[in-house]
Amino acid sequence: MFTNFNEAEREIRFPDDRRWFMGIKPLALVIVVILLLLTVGAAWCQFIALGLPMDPSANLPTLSPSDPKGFPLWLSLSHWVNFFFLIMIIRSGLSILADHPRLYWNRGCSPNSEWLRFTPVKVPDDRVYTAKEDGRYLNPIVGLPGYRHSVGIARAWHFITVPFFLLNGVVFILLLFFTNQWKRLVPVSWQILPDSWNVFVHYATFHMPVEPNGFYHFNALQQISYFAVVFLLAPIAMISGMSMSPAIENRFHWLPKLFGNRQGARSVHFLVMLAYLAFIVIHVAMVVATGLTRNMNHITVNTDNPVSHTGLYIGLGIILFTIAFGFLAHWISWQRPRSLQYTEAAINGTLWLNTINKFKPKLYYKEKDISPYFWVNGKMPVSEEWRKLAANKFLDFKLSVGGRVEKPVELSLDELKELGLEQNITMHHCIQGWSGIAEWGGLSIRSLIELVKPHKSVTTVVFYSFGEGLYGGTYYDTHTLDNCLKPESILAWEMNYQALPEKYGAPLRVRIENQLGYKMVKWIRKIEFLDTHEHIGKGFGGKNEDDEFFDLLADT
Ligand SMILES: Nc1nc2c(c(=O)[nH]1)N[C@H]1C(S)=C(S)[C@@H](COP(=O)(O)O)O[C@H]1N2
Ligand SMILES: [Mo]
Repeated sequence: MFTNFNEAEREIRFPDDRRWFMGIKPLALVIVVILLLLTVGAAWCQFIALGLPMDPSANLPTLSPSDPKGFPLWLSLSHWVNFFFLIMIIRSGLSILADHPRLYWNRGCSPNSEWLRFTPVKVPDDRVYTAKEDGRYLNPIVGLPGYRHSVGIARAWHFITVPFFLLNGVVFILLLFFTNQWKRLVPVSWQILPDSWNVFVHYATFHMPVEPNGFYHFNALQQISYFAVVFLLAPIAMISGMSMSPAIENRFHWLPKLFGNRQGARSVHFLVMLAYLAFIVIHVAMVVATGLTRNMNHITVNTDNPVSHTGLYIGLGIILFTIAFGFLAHWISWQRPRSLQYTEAAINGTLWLNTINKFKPKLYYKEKDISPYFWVNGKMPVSEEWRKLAANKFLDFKLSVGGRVEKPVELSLDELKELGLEQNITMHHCIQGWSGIAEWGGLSIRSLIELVKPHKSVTTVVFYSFGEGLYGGTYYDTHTLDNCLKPESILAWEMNYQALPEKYGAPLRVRIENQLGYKMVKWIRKIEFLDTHEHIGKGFGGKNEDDEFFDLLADT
């Protein structure tokens, strides 16, 4: 529905193999079981041995005049705005996850080292198997926008909605503390811990505790859960999310380190999503179980009316609106993806350019950090020209460098090697979610720039590949002249101190750190200096920007 895939796109987006699978490492499963035993199991032991504990809600203190009563309009608004954006964020997040359906704690992402995977496919070791192939199909009812390899559009949704979600959260927290509503959420005594446990023992052993009227009081467990969702889950989601950005990795290395590394951050980001989901399910179930009509009046119309259906209808209306918006979002995703790409660039590109981009990137990794495995991506070149060159070990290869320069050149690999060698050990960040650390050796692009002398008006450097894009047509990408001049920017013919292997981009590939993987053009044929990228390809600065709606500014 609403999609208009052509034959080539259908094959990628809507593949024959749409199986879903969940594989979890035994150790992870053991941890889950231990957590269950420590909570539900312990509650049952206590119940059987000692009986039900005292219910802390049985004798709640009387309300003082300074205690909050009911829910002001700003609170119900932010509650529902939060709901709307959370749904959008979770759905787009799932679509992003499906493009590399494996979760790790190690930064090298070796196959079989994932603690959780959502694919039945075992990574074959007898042929080139790319990360693109590894992406899974996701039903568009679940994911936004769903289908397969829709990470560009999914990221646009994710990054367009996240700022609004955070803004809503900040306004909510500010108003919480400017009014007396904070008293509902913020515990002021450690007594909340034993009290919550006692309430939990009730639920876990299927005994409903005394239900305080939520208009005036929450029970201890309810209070601590709401507190944790606002003051723990949201910040962890934000910090773990930011930790996945190459721009952050290169400048604030300590941030991903909080989670071990970038993949730890990705795993935690996923676990936070699970926690949100669990919260939503339990929260909604409790709202229904403890008097749906009355509870809905509380949170939507700020009355404690047990019979009027107004609140219920408004709540249902908001849920229907969210579902309807899901359909609209699906339509926008496939009919107006360009508008999403632009909106995302306008919001986050601007934000990023004015903040993080001002800091200098740094190199952090040492030889011992080099990943034992490095995922492969992209379509191997099939052209006769490249195959002939490869057969003769690229001895006949000539890199052509031209465009708006004073001195266009054609250089063989040996001639390039005479110009210098720059070696860096860096982390590669693929937009799909995997990462890997490798050593890259080659010519600093700055030296090449000094050699060919681009005209003053040049702002863009285009790297053309021998290879093709996913749907055919020359693979290319562009970099700003500014980024090419950075010290870590090189044209690499060496990977991990060996000649660059064919599958990793021989004869030459570009390395411009603090950018995402798709900007690292492999199998380079030609370099061109231009005043603008607007007249190359479809004009968006790269094959993936053109065809996959990838970020217009790639260092997020
Ligand atoms: N020519 C060409 N270069 C390409 C690609 C491609 O499809 N074609 N894919 C890019 C992507 S998405 C990534 S993540 C990296 C992968 O590099 P690797 O295979 O060395 O891991 O190459 C980039 N360079
Ligand atoms: Mo990638």
